[in-house]
Amino acid sequence: MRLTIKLVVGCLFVACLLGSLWEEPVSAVKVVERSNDGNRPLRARAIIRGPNGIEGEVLFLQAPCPGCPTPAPGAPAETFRNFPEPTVLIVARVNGPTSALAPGAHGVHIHEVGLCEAPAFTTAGSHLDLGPAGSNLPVDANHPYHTGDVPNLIVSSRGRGFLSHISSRITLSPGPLSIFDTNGSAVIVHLNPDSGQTGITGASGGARIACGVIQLVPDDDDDFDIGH
Ligand SMILES: [Cu+2]
Repeated sequence: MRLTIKLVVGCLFVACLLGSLWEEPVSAVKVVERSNDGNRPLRARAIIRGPNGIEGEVLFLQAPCPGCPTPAPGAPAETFRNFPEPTVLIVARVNGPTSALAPGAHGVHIHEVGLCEAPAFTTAGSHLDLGPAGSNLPVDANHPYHTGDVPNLIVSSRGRGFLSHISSRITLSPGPLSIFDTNGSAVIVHLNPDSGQTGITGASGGARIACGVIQLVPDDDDDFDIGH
């Protein structure tokens, strides 16, 4: 009887040990995902859809920034002076049939309204360009200096598009540069490349071929994979 108990206890001990070893990588990942000092990284995602089989996602990860301002929108500008700027990593993976998403460069921007109505996606409005000196009408006049301007999506010969960029023009946290303003924001993928030129009609990419509303990702969402 005692031998049986010892065996059971011993097996439980070994099982717990193995279990804890097995669990270690999982908890280690969570420690990395959750930031230090209680400043948890803010994450956001736009699920991209287009009417001709274009699909993907754009992920946003705001670097932890202890001391960065988080006052409510509309707070006086003085509130934000002399603080370090948060930065946001933006990673886009958007794929599609090459008949719809041609290999090469495609303009991508954060647009000013979080509303994507196919097929034209005009409901997303112009390029996000937050005040007080915002200027997005006409859009070409202040391009490529809008708050929501980012580099092109580069699509491979197999229709697989990728974009990686770090922006200090936006925040996911509340404030005057937040993409989560009263009407939200969306990501638009364009038919043509964004040439980065100022004052030229259509230079930022022409027709809109896909769209995704940007939404904050809950802290317990483990499907957020920004890759490397
Ligand atoms: Cu655009």
